[in-house]
Amino acid sequence: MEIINVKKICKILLIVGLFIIISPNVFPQGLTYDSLNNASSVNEDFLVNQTIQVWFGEILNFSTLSPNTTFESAKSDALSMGFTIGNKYFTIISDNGSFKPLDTITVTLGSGVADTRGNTLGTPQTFDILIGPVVYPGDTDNNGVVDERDILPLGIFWQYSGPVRPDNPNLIWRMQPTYSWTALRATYVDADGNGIVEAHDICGIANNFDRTKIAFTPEKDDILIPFLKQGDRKFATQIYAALIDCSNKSTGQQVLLDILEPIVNQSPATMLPDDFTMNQNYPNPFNPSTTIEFYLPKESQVTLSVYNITGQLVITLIDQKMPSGYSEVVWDGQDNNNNNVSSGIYFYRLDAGDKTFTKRMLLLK
Ligand SMILES: [Ca+2]
Ligand SMILES: [Ca+2]
Repeated sequence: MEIINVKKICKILLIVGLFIIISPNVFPQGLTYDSLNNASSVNEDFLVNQTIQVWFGEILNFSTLSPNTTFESAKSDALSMGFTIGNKYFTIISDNGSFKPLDTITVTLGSGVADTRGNTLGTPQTFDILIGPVVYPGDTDNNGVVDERDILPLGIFWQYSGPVRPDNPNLIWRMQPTYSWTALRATYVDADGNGIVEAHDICGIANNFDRTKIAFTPEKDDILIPFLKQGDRKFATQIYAALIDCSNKSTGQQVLLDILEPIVNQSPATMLPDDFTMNQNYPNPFNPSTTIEFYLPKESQVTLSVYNITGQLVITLIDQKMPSGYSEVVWDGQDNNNNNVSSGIYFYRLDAGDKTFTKRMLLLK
């Protein structure tokens, strides 16, 4: 009796074993799309000269790939597919050698994409791949020419930060692929590619003065307010000092020095506003802190407070008599109870003398 049971059990085990071995073909498990470039997370966008790999869970049957896969470029780039037999991925290639800056590539993987064992994708998948911008150092407004107008974005995006340019940050005049900053326009302003907009970026303008390129994405100049009108004379002074120190003594350097010299040499009195003034905070958006600057023509009682979007008081930064002239205060993103506040829009309000000013700022964590 016992012998029969053992035989029976062996038989059952054999059948189960065989079933497990053949089951993927009888009941396909389904092929899975895995990731881009076999990474758990990738940067938000790809560089124009980067290789894009589309990874799956199994080795692909490449004959099923092209009939079932489509790419679409928002900028009409000519795209192809590349693969090597035995791999779990295929690559997306631009026929032009590099992708178009700021392109969006929509990939559709059809249900018929299969692995070498015949398992198919089952559910079709569609996703977008974003391509980053390219920077020509010094053309900070990205309009295709380097000239004195490229100084102004330095003041506007002063102290903005973003990804360091991956391809050896430098000032050489050539297409330099990079990742988009949160504020896209600030990407172009970081002329030296070190991840922050600061005075040294003037050297990119000086080095490449008068150079031209085809403008990939012409930008409007609607926000190029001369930064001196914003009371930011100190930017001009810092930029001027950095310009003198630029290692490459180019003709552009002299042109820019001539432009900035009268501004930095003006006596402070002629630069001062006539009336109470409150400037836009900088940087903005900001994380973790930002500076608010205001001007009082005479000694005044001042209240400067931050409110959230529902109008609730977050913190009072100043509530006292302040001397005439420029004053600035740094808000570190904390409320009156020293708690860090969350990302979002905040308002700062200045009551000085009989004047009230309110401006908006954005905390981005
Ligand atoms: Ca320009
Ligand atoms: Ca920089």
